[in-house]
Amino acid sequence: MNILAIDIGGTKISAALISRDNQLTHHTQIKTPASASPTQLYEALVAITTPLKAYADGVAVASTGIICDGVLTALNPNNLGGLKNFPLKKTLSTITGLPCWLLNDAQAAAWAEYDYRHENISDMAFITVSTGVGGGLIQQGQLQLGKRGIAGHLGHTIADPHGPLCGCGRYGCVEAIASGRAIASQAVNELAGKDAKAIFTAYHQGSLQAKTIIENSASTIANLVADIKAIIDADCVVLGGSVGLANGYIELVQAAIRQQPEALQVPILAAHYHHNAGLWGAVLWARKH
Ligand code: ADP
Ligand code: BMX
Ligand code: ZN
Repeated sequence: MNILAIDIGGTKISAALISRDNQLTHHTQIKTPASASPTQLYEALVAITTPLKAYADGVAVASTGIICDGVLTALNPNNLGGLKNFPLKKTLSTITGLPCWLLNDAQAAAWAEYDYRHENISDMAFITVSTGVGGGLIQQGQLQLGKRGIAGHLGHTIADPHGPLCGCGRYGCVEAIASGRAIASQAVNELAGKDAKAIFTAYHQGSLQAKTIIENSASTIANLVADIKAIIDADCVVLGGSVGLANGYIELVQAAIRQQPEALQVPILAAHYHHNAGLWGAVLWARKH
């Protein structure tokens, strides 16, 4: 089966064809509409699927947000224009005329990264540090979805109860401190208004302010990793997303976890599938089902 894979994130929507012999081709990317109203998301999905759908036998989707019974609802409405009960599966089936399989983006990436390592491990977590902070858990070789699709939403565990208000309504979520959006929101003075990518550039140029913000993000993720070890006794934790994969970031998280009690330390690895972990995970999941 040739599958049209789509990854819907808070910043970008990417798509590619993945052939039955695992060749990824025709990779394309568009910006996620600024206010992803149902109409704008519909138009973006038409734009990205139209050139590719004729070559595919099915569609596999990894999407930010809670995915339950093919319906998408944002947990953090700031990340996806407050989409609620968006019929993603039905919409894509109608646009493409093809069968569709859906997963949350980080759950999908967790599945791909587990599939790559499954001979050596049985329990792991994937964390994407991107627009938000997403997560996916594998326990005893099983991807955890939860009855309502929420399992693994690690970005909305609390890092600091006195921390900033998260778009989900809680105070001090990991996402509100460590995500790309959170990194940008903490910038002041010479860095005010810059995005996380620009703040990383400033960090590599020696900006002390950028260093403080990025180290705070990395140590927040390291605390989350130690919490995951305590909860599921993970064999490893895999990092992805454009912040997670940014030059120097994983080393900061690894340095911070070495400050934790030994029993709560765990190997922290960069995603084997890099930025395409969501695309691959969606396809591998679709083939399995
Ligand atoms: P999505 O959330 O749509 O899946 P990404 O994984 O690309 O997309 O995450 C977007 C976030 O990553 C933004 O906050 C952006 O500023 C940041 N970002 C993008 N490229 C880089 C980079 N090279 N280094 C650090 N941060 C980056
Ligand atoms: C948010 C949440 C998660 C998602 C994570 C990473 C929404 C719209 N999304 O915590 O479902 O997995 O962001 O998403 O509530 P990304 O856009 O950063 O890749
Ligand atoms: Zn939250």
